Amino acid sequence: MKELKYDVLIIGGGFAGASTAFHLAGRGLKVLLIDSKPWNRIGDKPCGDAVSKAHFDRLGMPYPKGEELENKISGIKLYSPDMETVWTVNGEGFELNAPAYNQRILREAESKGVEIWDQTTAVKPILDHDQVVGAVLNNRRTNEEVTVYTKVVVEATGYSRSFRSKLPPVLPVAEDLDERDTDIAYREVLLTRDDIEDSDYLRIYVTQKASPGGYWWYFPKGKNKVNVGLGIQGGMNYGSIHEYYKKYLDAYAPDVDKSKLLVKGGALVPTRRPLYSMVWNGIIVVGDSAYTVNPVHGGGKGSAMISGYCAAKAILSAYETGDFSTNGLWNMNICYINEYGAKQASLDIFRRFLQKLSDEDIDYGMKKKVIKEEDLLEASEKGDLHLSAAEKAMRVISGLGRPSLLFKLKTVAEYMKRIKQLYQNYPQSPSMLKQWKESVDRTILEFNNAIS
Ligand code: FDA
Ligand code: PGT
Repeated sequence: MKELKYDVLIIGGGFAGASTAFHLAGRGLKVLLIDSKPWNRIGDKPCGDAVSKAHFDRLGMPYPKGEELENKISGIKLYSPDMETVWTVNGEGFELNAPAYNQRILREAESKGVEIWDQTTAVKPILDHDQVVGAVLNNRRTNEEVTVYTKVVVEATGYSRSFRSKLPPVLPVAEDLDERDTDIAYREVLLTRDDIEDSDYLRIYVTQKASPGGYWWYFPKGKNKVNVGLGIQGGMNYGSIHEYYKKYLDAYAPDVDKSKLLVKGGALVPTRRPLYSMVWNGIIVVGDSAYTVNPVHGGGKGSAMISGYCAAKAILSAYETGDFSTNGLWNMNICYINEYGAKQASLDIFRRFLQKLSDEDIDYGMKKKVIKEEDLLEASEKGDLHLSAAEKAMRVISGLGRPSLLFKLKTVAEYMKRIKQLYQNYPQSPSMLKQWKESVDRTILEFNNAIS
């Protein structure tokens, strides 16, 4: 079997792997990125394709342009289940042609020296004692099996987790997830019969009836083209997502021309706090594989880019010290938690609460501004739910004698704060990981009991 040596092997060229390659390119390392798909399909996965502009600005990623950009977004309109209340959250974003943008990032990395092999799958890891030292690859373009030895492997295989799932299950980076911490999501891209009104606004329809534990979305890709779909919580036996789609499409996208279907497909979305450790000896996990998705809105492309940025930073500093052990790569965890992970953990708590609300609770809560637009935006941006709002809510609700789950908002805000603080005290070294994880698990269990 052919044997090759690289400094870094990136497995998977989606948003997470491509961003890692982008930030490593031109920095003097010998980097190989592989993807199972052929070039023209890399980045082509079921997605709503909406990403906040803030992510590109913060990470120094180029804006999508030309065919990569389908629509410029000015904000989100959030509809209550009865559609009587509409909240508008303003903020710039992009509705992407995701494969086109993704492939451009890969091309830019390639032009700065990253080697890219398409149609190549990582079949299994190579371990030396407790250290990942490479992978066996199957290159279908050249019809070869290749063994690649490397200082560090970046696992960017998306929700499939197809590489890290072959590691010994005792390793923290092999951590599995609870099905209830996922959403099953399905979407189609269709042309509309008429011009879309306010086509620069994404629409999110919150409805437990038509999308239990998720929501319906209607994301315009231009004046006459829309990405429409829904998510439903996994592990709850809610039934087939296709049935929900068929049954409610006319309610949430009455203007689509069903004979003008351009794309369809579904996939799973992790909706939890990030992997407890995104690194181990010789390996870093990024993107969906590391559960980096926002638990409340299910968007994961922006945070996949953040994880790629943090991975590149950790690898470059490990090269300075020559230490590729868990210790040497630990900065990855600290970087990601500071940039997004602490907020994600807090939103994991908020998500558990939201998924238990009834449509009546949500109608009432939105109409009476028990939580306000600003509060939701602040929760979404920082992971903080302000107690003042919750306290006011308590007064309103008790005044009106309407006992419901909404009563527990104060508890929700407290636990969001608690878990965020735990994440802000993430262990500075691997030795304290187990103890820290136990406190997080305990806090989540306590919260589940408090709202059940
Ligand atoms: P991704 O899955 O994109 O990439 C993994 C890559 O690894 C693939 O190219 C695959 O071929 C490759 N691979 C896997 N195993 C391999 C192996 N063993 N060897 C070689 N290659 C391998 N997010 C968002 O920001 N805005 C949105 O609007 C939406 N909407 C949305 C709708 C729906 C229906 C879903 C299912 C999801 C979303 N998301 C989203 C989430 C978003 O799509 C997701 O978080 C990111 O695309 C994840 O990017 P990754 O690079 O982590 O994985
Ligand atoms: C409730 C559980 C839901 C589970 C998930 C469902 C899965 C569906 C599949 C995925 C669809 C993908 C949709 C992606 C949308 C992108 C939205 C977006 O870009 O949001 C921006 C940016 O957020 P960010 O974290 O990426 O970036 C932050 C910062 O800008 C970067 O520096 C922010 O806008 C929002 O978050 C708006 C709020 C969206 C809320 C989603 C609905 C939740 C339901 C709320 C109900 C409220 C009722 C309260 C009643 C008391």
